Amino acid sequence: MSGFVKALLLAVDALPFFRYTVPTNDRQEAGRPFSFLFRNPIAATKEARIRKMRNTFVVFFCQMEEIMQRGFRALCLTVIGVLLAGVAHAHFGMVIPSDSMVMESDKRSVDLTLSFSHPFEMIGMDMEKPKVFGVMANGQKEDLLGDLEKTQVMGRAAWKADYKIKRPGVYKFFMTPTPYWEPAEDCFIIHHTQAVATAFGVDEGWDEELGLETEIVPLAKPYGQYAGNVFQGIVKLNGEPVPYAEVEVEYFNGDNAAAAPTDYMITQTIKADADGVFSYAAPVAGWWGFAALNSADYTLEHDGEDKDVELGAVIWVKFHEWGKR
Ligand SMILES: [Cu+2]
Repeated sequence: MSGFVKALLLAVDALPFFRYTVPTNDRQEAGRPFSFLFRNPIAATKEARIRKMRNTFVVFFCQMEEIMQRGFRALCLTVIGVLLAGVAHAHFGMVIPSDSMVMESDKRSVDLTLSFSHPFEMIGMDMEKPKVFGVMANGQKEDLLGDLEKTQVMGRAAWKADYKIKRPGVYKFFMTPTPYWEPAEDCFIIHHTQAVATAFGVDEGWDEELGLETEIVPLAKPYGQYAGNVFQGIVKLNGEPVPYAEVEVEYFNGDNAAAAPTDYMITQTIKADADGVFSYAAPVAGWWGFAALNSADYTLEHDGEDKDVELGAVIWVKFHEWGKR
């Protein structure tokens, strides 16, 4: 939870103070939009009172929304979303290439965008410069950290790089972010993230292991999939399969056109089998992220205290529409 949201919740707790100190005359004159201050009787229990205050606060923002301009509306909706839903939705390391199948006729470069975001809800987070960013192709790794430039994704700090493809191959891009401190979960998050692009007709090497601390090793090609195809991968941690690993799946809602019928359907959670193998059929075309989550067997220090580390092995796969003449 951000400091901003904490400040808002503090403000919620301060609301009764304002309510009890506003004189009666002023209350009558107040009318809308501040009528919310006087509407609720005092709730019996503290818990109920806080809940009511939260609701009141939401009403306050909705009333403000009518008054204020668009910029404030966006903020307002975000705050309401956070207050109502909690901060439970899934964040994903994201490495999104501009193209996953570079053909002879295409331009010979791939633009990569790196971020740490909530891909379905299109809520961004600031990402520090990654610790590692590279590509593996034709059995060799290349360090691309120096190519990263600052950019914005979903209005937050993110990174981008332009990679020139010089020869045919399957290019596996990978990123290890700087540990992200998540106060809401009282832990650090590290999402080792990869995306694969093939260039100029090569179709081998997509199943090679990168040798990351944790990774999803694809069992189906991580490019050239049709919407509806089943994607399979093995979840590995320190090189070993992880039985029954939990895998969160989310659609990159880039144009914000998709809507989930319920909050349960924003992130789809599946589990790997006893051999660490998971399967998922993407229902629509687009980029889909798979994040296998495990706890690290080490801690990292935050303000002098040892904190747990959530490890994510993330792979992004593009699924395509069925073609027609
Ligand atoms: Cu998050």
